[in-house]
Amino acid sequence: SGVVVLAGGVGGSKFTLGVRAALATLGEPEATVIVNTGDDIWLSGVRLQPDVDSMIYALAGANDTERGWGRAGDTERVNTELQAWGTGWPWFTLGDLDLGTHIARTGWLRDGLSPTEVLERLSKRWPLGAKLLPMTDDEVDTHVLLKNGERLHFQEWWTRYRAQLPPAGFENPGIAGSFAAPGVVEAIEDADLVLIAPSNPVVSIGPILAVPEIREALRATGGPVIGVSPIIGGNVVRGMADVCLGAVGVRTAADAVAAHYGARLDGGVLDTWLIAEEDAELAASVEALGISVDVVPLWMRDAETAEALAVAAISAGR
Ligand code: GDP
Ligand code: FO1
Ligand code: CA
Repeated sequence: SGVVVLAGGVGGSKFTLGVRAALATLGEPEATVIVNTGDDIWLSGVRLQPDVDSMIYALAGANDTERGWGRAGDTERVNTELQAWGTGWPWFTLGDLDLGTHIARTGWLRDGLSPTEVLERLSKRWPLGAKLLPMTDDEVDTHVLLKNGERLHFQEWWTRYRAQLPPAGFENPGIAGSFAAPGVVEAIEDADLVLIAPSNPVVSIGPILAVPEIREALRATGGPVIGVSPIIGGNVVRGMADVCLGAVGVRTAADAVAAHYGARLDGGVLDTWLIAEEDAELAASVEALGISVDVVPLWMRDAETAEALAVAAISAGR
């Protein structure tokens, strides 16, 4: 029973805030959120988990909403020191408060805790109102393969080059042999509803679906799988999903992303796809894939619109 959400960072956490509010209104148990760990990276001796931390900070109300990552009101004193020592990346900022999270995480990892156990500890500080699980305990950091044959960590491609270096594809080394984190398969198989957040289909949802046990669990679950389009009117709301989609041969369009995920009755993962009113004319092409469609407002402008979107997604599955 219960609701499971698959999510990345910013789009994923905005949607999860809506789901948390919707379930509270309905008087239902809190959701289990399976978070992308493809963005993770070792830097200056600490383990960063950008999507996991975006989720924790957003659910705690401690996130920097303007910048889209890190803690609200953070400072950069330690970062300045790290730069002076010549460690880390000159274009990459580790906030002082954020570094507290990374040091705590890294310490627990060095004590022998698994990423799942570390996330359980990190989830205790604030009342998050959701159960967070990493997609896997294995390290499967996302790499970008460039058209010139070079390979970069996703974080360098995005934060240093702002997605300007043409990508030929994305890879998560080791992911085909990785395992779902403890509790993930059970949560999906027992779910009465699985929601795919409007996150980046390639570098946020892509890695989650590439963990073989997760894909199998999604194919096997008795609950419906409902996806929400991150593309509205042929555009991304923010970020570089358009560049990522182009690299894997998918148009930046709500129907193309649905086709990329595929229908469950046709080897894919979707039963239902939520598209924006702006994209209503694409409904027929999605339905032709064997995926049912709901046309709803997809803009999460504030807490109310995010909750309304979550209510629409939950209702689509019930
Ligand atoms: P990241 O990990 O921080 O890049 O965030 P996610 O992968 O979770 O989400 C990024 C995606 O969220 C982008 O492709 C955006 O188009 C999408 N997104 C952001 N805000 C909204 C919104 O209000 N509505 C919808 N439908 N999608 C959104
Ligand atoms: N994004 C940036 O554009 N510049 C940064 O210096 C930066 C630092 C950073 C530190 C910790 C963290 O968790 C995220 C950080 N991000 C930064 C965001 C991150 O690179 C990406 O936006 C996400 O990984 C995409 O999901
Ligand atoms: Ca991400």
